[in-house]
Amino acid sequence: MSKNYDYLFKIVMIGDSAVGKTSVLTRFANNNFSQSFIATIGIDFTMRTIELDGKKVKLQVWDTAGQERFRTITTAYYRGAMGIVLVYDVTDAESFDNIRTWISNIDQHASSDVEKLLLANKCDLVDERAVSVERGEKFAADNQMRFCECSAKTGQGVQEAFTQIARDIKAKLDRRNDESAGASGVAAGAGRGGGNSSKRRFLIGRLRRPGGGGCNGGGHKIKCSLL
Ligand SMILES: Nc1nc2c(ncn2[C@@H]2O[C@H](COP(=O)(O)OP(=O)(O)OP(=O)(O)O)[C@@H](O)[C@H]2O)c(=O)[nH]1
Ligand SMILES: [Mg+2]
Repeated sequence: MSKNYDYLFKIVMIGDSAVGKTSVLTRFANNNFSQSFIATIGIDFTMRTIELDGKKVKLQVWDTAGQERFRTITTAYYRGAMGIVLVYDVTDAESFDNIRTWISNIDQHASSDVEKLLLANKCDLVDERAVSVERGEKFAADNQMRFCECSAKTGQGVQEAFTQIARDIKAKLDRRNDESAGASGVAAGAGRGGGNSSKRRFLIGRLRRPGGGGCNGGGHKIKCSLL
């Protein structure tokens, strides 16, 4: 069967219930939004292919339930993840404080070199904001994560967040492939031409983190900025 992508990346979304994980993913995959809240039961996934540097990158994004009672099921999916998006709600300080707990879940269940992105959602609710951009950015920097702000409602910053984590995963893989140059020329671990193993160990080495280029633009003024 012919493949219509160059890379397949598995990404998992985590965070408290009602922070907007499903909404962000729905915006990304279908470009729509619903005001009603239907809590996710267990876990689900959505695919969308984007283009990066002329390559087709298929994103398999797993949307987990934030509710505690599903934790055993959802953490089982961390292991094969190449990227994890940690979502909080900018109007809910507790969801931000709980990011620490989500990080310790990652430490326990995910690959140690998984790419992480902290995503501050609901930035359209300007008057209800409880967590500043600066707090989010600082926390992300202190914990070696990318930082993006977005609104699933308006769509602001959503595409940029997924593009950013995909770019970071790809950079790590490309670097690894460069290091093992001379082998087959196949994008090892990227799922190129196959993408059927979710248990590969991959993503070795450290990735250079450029000051700019993130969806926060590497600066402090831009929220949910366009790339
Ligand atoms: N104003 C605003 N509301 C949002 C935004 N994103 C999500 N919501 C609302 O927040 C509520 C919860 O959204 P969900 O996407 O279902 O939350 P979740 O994180 O998937 O929750 P669980 O599945 O229980 O983990 C819904 O009523 C959404 O309409 C946003 O960017 N802005
Ligand atoms: Mg959900």
